[in-house]
Amino acid sequence: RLRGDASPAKCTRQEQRWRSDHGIVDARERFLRAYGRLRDDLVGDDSCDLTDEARRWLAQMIDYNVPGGKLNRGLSVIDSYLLLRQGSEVTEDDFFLACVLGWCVEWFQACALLLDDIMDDSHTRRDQICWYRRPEVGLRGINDGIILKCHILIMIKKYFREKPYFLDLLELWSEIALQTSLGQMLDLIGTHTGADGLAKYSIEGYRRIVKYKTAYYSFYLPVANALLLSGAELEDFSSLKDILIEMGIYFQIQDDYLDCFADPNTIGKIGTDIEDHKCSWLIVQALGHADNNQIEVLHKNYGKKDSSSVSEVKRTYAALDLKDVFSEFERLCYNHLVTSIEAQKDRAAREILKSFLKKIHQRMK
Ligand code: GPP
Ligand code: MG
Ligand code: MG
Ligand code: MG
Repeated sequence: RLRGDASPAKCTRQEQRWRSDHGIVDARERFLRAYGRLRDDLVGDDSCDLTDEARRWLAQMIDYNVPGGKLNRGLSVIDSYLLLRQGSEVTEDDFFLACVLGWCVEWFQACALLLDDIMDDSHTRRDQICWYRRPEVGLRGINDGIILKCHILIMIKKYFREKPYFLDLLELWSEIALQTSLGQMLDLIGTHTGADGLAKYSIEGYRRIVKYKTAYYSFYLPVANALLLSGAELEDFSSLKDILIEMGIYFQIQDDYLDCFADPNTIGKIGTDIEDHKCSWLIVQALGHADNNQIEVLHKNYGKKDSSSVSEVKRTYAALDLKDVFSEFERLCYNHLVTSIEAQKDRAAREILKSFLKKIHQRMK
């Protein structure tokens, strides 16, 4: 089944709240409409002499991978932009440009997930089988991921070449792309099950991995795009950036928690962190709380594909009350973030951060 063929997805409760907060009743629909236009332009681009079959592949690949998620990152560009522009009129053209950058973030996310699923040996994503697991795709999916990444630059050049902040946009995107790939590299290096195995995992190492692999592109990137679009200088918002990165780390900790404890039908993907020997927040906590016997069980079973090893690890997590450890962490982290947000001098910065926090606090998916 093809997903995301520009049919408006149903609004979540959070999204409806967001809409009424800002009085932009059709922002999500307008964002989805922009998708159809951007996709058609990329598929129809005649700078390359493609066959009809190739264009069909391209259209299907984009539809399968780009629009089927929660769209939080993409909509955050618009959300943040509207907050930054409060008090001044946002034209139809301004709004469309915010949609383009929002979709660039979603394109980036699609590329990252497509490739991440290959590297993590995952099975499902966004309620459907992973793209690379489709029989007609396989490792050809690597090239599709590269194409999605190239599309971002094409869109930015097409719509922003003449803008005074064009170079800043290019610098931002190349910096974040590198940080994300380096984060992914740190994540993957951790999964080498050498002699030191789990012993190398620490909370400092954990924070380094997730700051790079997730926080920059998921939290800072959408806001930085909105800042540039509204004519701001990124250097003037360094404390906003710091809090967004902190929120991104919290978001990945939730992702790690959900990987183990959520129903795959709710999160749309089957967790693989235990099998993959990932430096997950849960294993770092488990190692910190376990006694010698439990440490031995974890060392013996972590990173093994068979379901009985995975069950042993999950049993140990349960014995260590990791669900409660997580709830307590979430409570403290939330309070800490609220305090940091309140200390922000700039009102738009406070509103942007609050809107992000509202979207992720105690999320179930
Ligand atoms: C999330 O890790 C991080 C990414 C998806 C970034 C990948 C970056 C690349 C350059 C490929 P995760 O594996 O925990 O995500 P998920 O649980 O969604 O698979
Ligand atoms: Mg991964
Ligand atoms: Mg993954
Ligand atoms: Mg995960």
